[in-house]
Amino acid sequence: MSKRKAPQENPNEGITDFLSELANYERNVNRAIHKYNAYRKAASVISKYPSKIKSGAEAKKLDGVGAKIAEKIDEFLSTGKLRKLEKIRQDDTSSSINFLTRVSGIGPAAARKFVDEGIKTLEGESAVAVSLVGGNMYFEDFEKRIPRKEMLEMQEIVLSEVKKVDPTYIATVCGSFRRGAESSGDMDILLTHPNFTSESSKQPKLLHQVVEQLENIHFITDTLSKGDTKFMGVCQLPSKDEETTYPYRRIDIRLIPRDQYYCGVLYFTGSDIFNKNMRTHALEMGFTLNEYTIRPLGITGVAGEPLLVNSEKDIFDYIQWKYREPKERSE
Ligand code: DCT
Ligand code: MG
Repeated sequence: MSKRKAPQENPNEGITDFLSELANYERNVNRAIHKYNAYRKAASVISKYPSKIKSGAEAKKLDGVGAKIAEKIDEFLSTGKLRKLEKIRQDDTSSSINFLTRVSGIGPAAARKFVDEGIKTLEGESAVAVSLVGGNMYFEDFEKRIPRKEMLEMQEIVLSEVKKVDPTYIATVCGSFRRGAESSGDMDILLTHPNFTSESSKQPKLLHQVVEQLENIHFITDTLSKGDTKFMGVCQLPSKDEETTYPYRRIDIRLIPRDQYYCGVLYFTGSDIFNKNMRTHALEMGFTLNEYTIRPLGITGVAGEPLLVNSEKDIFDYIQWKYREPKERSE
């Protein structure tokens, strides 16, 4: 999410870029999720505005752009920069935290802990990332987005290897890739198995044997963290010839109980803005929706038992929303 998006037609790229940078700062450094959302929303509505914005007042007419953001737009338009951002960029702690959250896959809280504990003093921020990912030079690669063509090749490898381990697995590549994006920041894979439900006992083996298989064929090259249900690591496509080696890529694999699979697929397909809008609509219809379940809300606001879900469409149906294909889910 915090990674750079592929360039596209946007006459207000300067503005949307600085808003995204402020959003990431609020989320990663201050953990101020409301401010993060406000900046994201403003960036999103401005990115769809067809003409070049000439003043804060013009932008303020758009839904999601308030007085404070309008002021920043004026400052940016007249000076070409933003004092607030300049200050943030100069601050060691915040740039280290931001850097770590972007490239290492660890969350903002853990990143802050690393930085507060002073690991950053080694040799600037890259040293932290280097030490975090085992002394390798992954961090440069993690900054690069993954072209769809490579995502398709990676998908092919993962799905066929999963099938080899056990043909009854179900696996889905989610994230921006599933929404049809031309490039992705990482690969988000959801995995389930008919034997694994929220009622059954833990089955970490179902996750670990898939990871091992992908390690054996040298697709997964490193582990950032490995739990019973979530693997975070590094992968790489095999070289086609001696001249070309592919960059290392971030890969996450999550094992999800079968009965929660489609809520998970929906959630991890995103986008994050779409998810938020869908949850809001669900609430208006009397349901609470998260990455695990959809549950009806009683009159007192207490959530009932999870509803049966066998597809993403089931979830849309419960909340009486017209089904939207993944590529229609940017917001
Ligand atoms: N997600 C969400 N809310 C968040 C973070 C993530 O709903 N705060 C969901 C929606 C997308 C999915 O998780 C995967 O997250 P990312 O990989 O960060 O997003 P992406 O859309 O796949 O974008 P990218 O191409 O940068 O990976
Ligand atoms: Mg992603």
